[in-house]
Amino acid sequence: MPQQKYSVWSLFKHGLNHHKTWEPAWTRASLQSEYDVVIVGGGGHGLATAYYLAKNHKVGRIAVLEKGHLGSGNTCRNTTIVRSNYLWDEAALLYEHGMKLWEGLTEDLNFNVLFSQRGVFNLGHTLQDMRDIERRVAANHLQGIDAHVLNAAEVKERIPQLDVSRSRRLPVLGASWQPRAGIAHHDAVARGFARAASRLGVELIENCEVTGFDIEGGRVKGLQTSQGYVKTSRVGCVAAGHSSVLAAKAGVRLPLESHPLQAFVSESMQRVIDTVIMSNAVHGYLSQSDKGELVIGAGIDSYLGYGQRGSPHIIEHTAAAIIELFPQFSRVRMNRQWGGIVDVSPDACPIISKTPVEGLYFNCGWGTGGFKATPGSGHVFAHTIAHDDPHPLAAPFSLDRFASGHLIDEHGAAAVAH
Ligand code: FAD
Ligand code: PYC
Repeated sequence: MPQQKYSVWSLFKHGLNHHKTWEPAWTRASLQSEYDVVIVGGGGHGLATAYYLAKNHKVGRIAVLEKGHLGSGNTCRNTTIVRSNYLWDEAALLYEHGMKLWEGLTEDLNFNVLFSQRGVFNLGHTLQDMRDIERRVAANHLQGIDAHVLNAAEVKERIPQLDVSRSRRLPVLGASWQPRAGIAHHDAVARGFARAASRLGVELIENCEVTGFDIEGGRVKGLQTSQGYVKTSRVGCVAAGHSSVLAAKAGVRLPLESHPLQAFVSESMQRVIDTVIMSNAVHGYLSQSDKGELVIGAGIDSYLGYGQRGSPHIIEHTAAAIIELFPQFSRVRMNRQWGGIVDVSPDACPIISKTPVEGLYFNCGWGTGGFKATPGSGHVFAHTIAHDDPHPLAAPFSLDRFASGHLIDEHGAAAVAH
């Protein structure tokens, strides 16, 4: 596509005509009767999958079917932390693959995803936390992933606002620190992938819910949707929060539990925090957005549910956790709260897999931590669909592991209380 150049005058003119002549970022397609590949779910992972399918694999016509609007699920509800400091080789390699793609994503998509490598601290509050941190950092070094163990004084030097006094209920003993980690802008990620995929010919169809699968002789033949029937022989499902509901329509049972996960933002204020701080033990984490809001997240709501709200006691508990770390924030007012639905697997790792139904693939179970994987997940899932064979980095994350017992337990590195 030729790059459009806007002069100050043309920006002024466009402003006055109420955006009427602005070129839409992506084409809103209408459902056709047949596609070579259909991606179900227009969140970041679904859009990234479609983008990499179109960019790297010649698979013919591709459509993304989204029941609401693009990015309206967890993609635009999350707190945008990106890091790759996982414990086990399989997971660390997968998330680090994503991290490398993040590092070139703005250029690749020609869309600023506001990726900011401001570092992430995972605090340790007990001797066992610190032993786990040392083990994880050592494992990260073996994979060439940047990671450091810091003691309390070193943490305080980098985050002066943090209360590290020993008199706290859960004193900070130290932290792991990944300097290349950080945050990105969730809306920009969804829009950037949508625009880039659309420009490669992917058809993006909103308000189109997949309601059933047409399966004959163990093979996918098509999909029933709220906008009619679609013929296709390959379907990639990326429907975080609703994956098990969708899989059940194809007769596939996924080992997932769906929980609400909540987040909050405060009123805007001057920059006081220039990094990301997470604490699994006190059940809270925070960063500061470019608008100056504190972006605060909680541990998961312990009950199962599909309400994108969450329960009030979690709000109180998380506020207490943040004040434990930063007593001065007790005076900050909260502006908004919301929830998303996360689908958690037994080992807190994703499922990127073929299924017993030929031509049907699932990418799900990212639980509380899939935003960071958006480009990496799309990249390896596109390969898996295109080759009908798992990408080498995705192979350990197949459904079979729940039968074979080859689990990859990342509950600790998930860093959000489960
Ligand atoms: P989604 O964006 O949820 O996309 C799935 C899409 O599928 C939805 O748009 C949905 O409408 C659609 N869909 C569902 N069923 C159907 C159907 N039948 N037909 C058509 N479409 C359908 N991860 C991190 O790495 N870092 C974080 O800081 C972080 N913070 C989080 C904070 C909160 C509050 C929450 C809720 C999650 C957080 N996560 C975080 C997790 C992260 O948001 C998710 O793992 C990730 O966004 C999943 O992306 P996705 O594209 O798979 O899902
Ligand atoms: O996986 O880093 C993470 C995360 C942070 C907040 C929610 N998930």
